[in-house]
Amino acid sequence: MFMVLLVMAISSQAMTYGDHPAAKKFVDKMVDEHGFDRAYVQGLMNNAERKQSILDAIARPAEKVLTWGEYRDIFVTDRSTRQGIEFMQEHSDTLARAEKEFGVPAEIISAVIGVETRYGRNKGGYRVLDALATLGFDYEPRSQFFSKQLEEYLLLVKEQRFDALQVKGSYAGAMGFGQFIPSSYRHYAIDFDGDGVADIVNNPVDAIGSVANYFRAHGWKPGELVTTTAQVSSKYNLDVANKKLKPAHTVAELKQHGYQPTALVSEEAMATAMRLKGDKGVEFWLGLDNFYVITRYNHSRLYAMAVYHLSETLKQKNSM
Ligand SMILES: [Ca+2]
Repeated sequence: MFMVLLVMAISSQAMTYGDHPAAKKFVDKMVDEHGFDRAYVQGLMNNAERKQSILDAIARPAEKVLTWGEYRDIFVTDRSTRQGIEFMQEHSDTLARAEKEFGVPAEIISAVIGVETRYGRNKGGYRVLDALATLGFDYEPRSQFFSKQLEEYLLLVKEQRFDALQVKGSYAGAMGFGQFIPSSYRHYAIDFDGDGVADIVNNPVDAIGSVANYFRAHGWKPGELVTTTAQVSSKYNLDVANKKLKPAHTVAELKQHGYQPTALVSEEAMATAMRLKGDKGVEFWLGLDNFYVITRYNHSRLYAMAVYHLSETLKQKNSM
């Protein structure tokens, strides 16, 4: 009986990283390479908890591959549209300022934040410290990536004067309205309300400016098309569809392959051809340079399609 109780008492205590060999190396690295105080970093490791739910989440077998129609039905809904219009109205001045300064349309910024976190409703409930320590030290397939993100995180909290124990995010350590991982946060987050802090976790103004800044830094071209539907000839070349996300053909070349854009677009524009399964059958699309920029946020053509379609719906409804 006593033994059982003892075992239960031990197992109910969270496992922390203070004595983990990889965490010890990490402490050395932060001290040697970045001049951090050893006691501070060791204290964080002593406090960082191993979360089995995070390991379960990342190791989960890949979800059934969604079709474009299914993906669209998840992200482009009446609710996401209604909440998006609310977001756009509430932050209309900030969105207009971001659009003017960075050239990224208000509806694109809003759609990204909508798809990422339902306009800030689902920013994630894990401590970023726990998430990145768990994956950096206990998830071998990507330990290098996540321990690097943990390093970036500690640099970030120092720069922004956050409490490393407090910041929350997704199970993979992505933070705030736009779900920036620490390296993206350090490179692309900006202080857009001028209070001296780039706070994309709690401050929607900073978050809006930061998403716009990210897009501009990745090559967003103001006023250019994102994507267009295409009509295909009976002998269209299927081999060029759904290849690399980065546009590899000119529109003129894709026309040769049997893809005729339905929107007016320059023959010299670069594009990538897509064949997607929609709710009403197969759809063909050409993704242009700005489509590729959206995939720099999340490397998925369905993600970029969802952002684009939500943005178009928001633009339409917001002007009504
Ligand atoms: Ca700020």
